[in-house]
Amino acid sequence: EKDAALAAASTSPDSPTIFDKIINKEIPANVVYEDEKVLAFRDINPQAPVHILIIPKIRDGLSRLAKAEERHCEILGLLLYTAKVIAKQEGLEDGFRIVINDGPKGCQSVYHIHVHLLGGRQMEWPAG
Ligand code: DGP
Repeated sequence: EKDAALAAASTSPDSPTIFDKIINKEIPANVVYEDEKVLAFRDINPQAPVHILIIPKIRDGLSRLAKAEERHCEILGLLLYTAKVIAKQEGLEDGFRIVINDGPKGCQSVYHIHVHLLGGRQMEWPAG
């Protein structure tokens, strides 16, 4: 019973995620950018030659985009702006793709909002 409760808690949108461990340097990550508010690191399961995740260091209720409130507008803008800065840093002059997966139907697996930056190959459309 206790295990079931623990399992349920670990899938609750508000419980800590693996990204907290990355932010707190409890597990390693290949960090490509860091400032006061934002952290960016290479995805462990890359879907393109460049695949970087850009996250806020403080989740502040933003487990997913669907939870966004007006107070989050600044950090949401900063995540996108940081994606552009990193795209330049990674040499993606010919273009790149930004993805935010939201919820079960959006294939979100980590409930700490993150922007995927994908590049280094020709992207297809529509996305799967
Ligand atoms: P999403 O499906 O949008 O929630 O994407 C979550 C991404 O996080 C997924 O592409 C794999 C990545 N990921 C999960 N765990 C880790 C980890 O421990 N380290 C790194 N670098 N990436 C991770």
